[in-house]
Amino acid sequence: MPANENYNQSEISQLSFDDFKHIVITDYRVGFESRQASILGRREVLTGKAKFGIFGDGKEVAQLAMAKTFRKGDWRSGYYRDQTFMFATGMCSLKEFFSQLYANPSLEKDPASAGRQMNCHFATRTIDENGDWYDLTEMMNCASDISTTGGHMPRLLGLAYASKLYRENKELAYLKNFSVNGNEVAFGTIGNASTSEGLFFEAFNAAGVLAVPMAISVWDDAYGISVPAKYQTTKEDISEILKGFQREGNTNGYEIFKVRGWDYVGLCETYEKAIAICREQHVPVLIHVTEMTQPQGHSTSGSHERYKSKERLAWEDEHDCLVQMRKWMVESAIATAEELDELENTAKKYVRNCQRDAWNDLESEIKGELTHATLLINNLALVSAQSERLLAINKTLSECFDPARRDVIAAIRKSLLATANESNEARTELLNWFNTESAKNNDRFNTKLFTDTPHSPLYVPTVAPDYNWDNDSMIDGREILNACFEANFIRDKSIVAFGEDVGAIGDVNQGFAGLQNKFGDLRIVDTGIREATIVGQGMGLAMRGLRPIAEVQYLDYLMYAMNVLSDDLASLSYRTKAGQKAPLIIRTRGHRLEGIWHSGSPLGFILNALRGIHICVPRNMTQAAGMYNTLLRGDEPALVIECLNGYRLKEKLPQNVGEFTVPLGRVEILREGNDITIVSYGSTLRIVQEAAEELKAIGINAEIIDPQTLYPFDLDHACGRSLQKTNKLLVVDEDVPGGGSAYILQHILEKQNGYFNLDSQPRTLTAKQHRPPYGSDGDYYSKPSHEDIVEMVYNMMGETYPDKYPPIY
Ligand SMILES: Cc1ncc(C[n+]2csc(CCOP(=O)(O)OP(=O)(O)O)c2C)c(N)n1
Ligand SMILES: [Mg+2]
Repeated sequence: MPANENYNQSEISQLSFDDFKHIVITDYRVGFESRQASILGRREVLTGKAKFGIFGDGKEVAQLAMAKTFRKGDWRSGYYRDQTFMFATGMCSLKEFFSQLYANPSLEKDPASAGRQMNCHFATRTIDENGDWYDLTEMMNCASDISTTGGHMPRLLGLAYASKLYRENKELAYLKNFSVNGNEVAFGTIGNASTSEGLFFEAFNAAGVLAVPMAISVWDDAYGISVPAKYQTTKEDISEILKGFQREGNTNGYEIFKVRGWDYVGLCETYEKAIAICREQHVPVLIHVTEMTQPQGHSTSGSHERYKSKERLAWEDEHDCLVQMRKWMVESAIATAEELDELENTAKKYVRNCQRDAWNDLESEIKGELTHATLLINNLALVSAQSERLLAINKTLSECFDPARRDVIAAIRKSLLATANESNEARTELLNWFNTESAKNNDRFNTKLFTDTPHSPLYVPTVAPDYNWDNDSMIDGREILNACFEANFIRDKSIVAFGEDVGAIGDVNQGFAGLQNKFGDLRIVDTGIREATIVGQGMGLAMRGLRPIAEVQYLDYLMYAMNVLSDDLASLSYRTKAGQKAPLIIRTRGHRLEGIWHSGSPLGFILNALRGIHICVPRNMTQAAGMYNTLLRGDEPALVIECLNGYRLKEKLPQNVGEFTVPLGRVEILREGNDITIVSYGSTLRIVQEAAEELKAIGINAEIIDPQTLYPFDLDHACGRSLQKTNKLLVVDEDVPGGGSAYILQHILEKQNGYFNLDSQPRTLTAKQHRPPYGSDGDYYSKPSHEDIVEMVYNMMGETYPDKYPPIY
């Protein structure tokens, strides 16, 4: 309560106690409502109204305490137990909680995920429908949850690191929507068992190194589903074993706290103290909350009576945090038992109403659609030769218990199939309605893999490289990149770059050489060897308005960041229905080196796992620079794989090296020809180009197409068009058989109808199944070589002209 001069001392203390009582009672009410939501939620799953439920019962009181310290501008990056925190901060309402449980695909009803995520996967919206940022300093912010336990820790690091940059880099003051002097704390929550994950330790260490305002709460209920702490954590105590991270004297490090999950007063004091240090001093804190319980067990998928002893269950009943809080409130004369009974009754009714409202919202919509569908099918039955079948379909539909949209749509599709050879007004009406509903359902379930707003890199205007100047000397490819990065760093102060060896030496191939000296280590900096959290660091920064380029030193190491890229970054737009964005650029290099862990080109793996991230495969550094120029002007995430063997090849510097753009999804035809279409990308293109010259000498004219980006792939269908002329298709790539090449074939043959123009079997020329051994001979026998390409094309031509191209062997 603010001090008020009009009160005398006794009035102040009286009012203070009332105020205090009011706060505690409100907290208890929020906690109790949350518990009711868990109980009702579980029941809704068990009675079949919802598919799956996981709830925050037993974790309420600590979250009430945490919520008191959470301010506008702050961020949460947590896991599925945090409903109480979400209710207490107002970031989620009870009705929204139930709407998500029922998978209501309306954004208005479930603003976190539009019914796309399981329950208790929370998010606030950070961008509007045009992709423009809200003022995040005026909101409480919750990064969209993911189900993989520990998977949110790398992004948490980035959210915290943003505060550091906003506080320390005064040049960022113009970015008013994201920070007030870096005062924002990134709150992380994680279960005790999930601290066993590598990502937890990686993020934990990195936050200590970076000294960022990251507050990690560990909700310790001594179990991870059925597995007790003795299998999870050394000494069964995470804060005990992390003691070495405690800051001492002038060292960096953490402040570590331990507090019991049912001790309301202890929790409030601990959070107040911990978060003040974190916020003011940018010191990361760990709050280990012990003695938590799980009154309803882990989730709706099983019962904890199976694996917890009677003693443990009895202990949990007694140490239930709400039971303990209630007891303390009565003992401290904060409320009487009768008052609390009444509060609980009211809360039960309120939660029940919220649940019913949420169910009715969805049910009434679907029932309306069902009624309309039934009417249209009935109308069709009146005039159709298939009336019996249609009436049977309608009967099944009307007998559906708790019908879903799929029941309605399935009935329509069956009816349309049954009457495929009929043509009448009733069928047309049904078909039209089906098309309208299909468009709505497409929007509900299949959109926003990318945020796809006017800021998308797909709409960045194409600007050609300008070579019209005196400087026509040929320079190293790495120097082209260097000039591009420098121009962009000057143009946009929100761009930062980091990674292993990126700062002091300007990356192992010197694309960033000299830039730390020019722009300082808040803009361009080294990191530890920690690919997953390099990507997470970038993701968190990008979610808070900065433009990071996170470098993964070699493509082969991308594997170490794959869970963050795939689970978190790639799915962010889809799982929030474009409510959050993270325009992160991941820079890496690959292809055509030698050795099992330095030669990789696992594009099939990457393409399949990373839908939701643009995949750029430039064949030289000018092309790469143009892609960076495009991506840094757009707002969607992208991976750029540079050619490891291209940094010292000579290229001509465009005058507009920081401005020209390479469009995403547009091919470049490198060589025109009529006999065969060869599609390849990256380093392999140089070999293909050389092979094409040898083929020309024997009368074969190959057309070579560089798609430039694999996602999106050839939006204009240029490859398919080329086949109209050549009728033959060869895809060359360095991935395993059926990897990246299968992806390319699917696009050309299926999406572009390429099969229609082929007069011989489409072929792929790929690397072998195994990884390439070290050494040039190993490379020759593992990856597509010049001779492989020449012979493959020669043989394909031989299929059509056997006399002209007889078998070589
Ligand atoms: C990466 C990953 N591995 C396994 C799982 C399956 N899983 C879901 S919750 C869970 C237990 C987590 O326990 P803990 O971290 O202690 O959190 P609690 O549920 O006890 O609050 C497991 C193994 C998962 N979701 N993600
Ligand atoms: Mg646990």
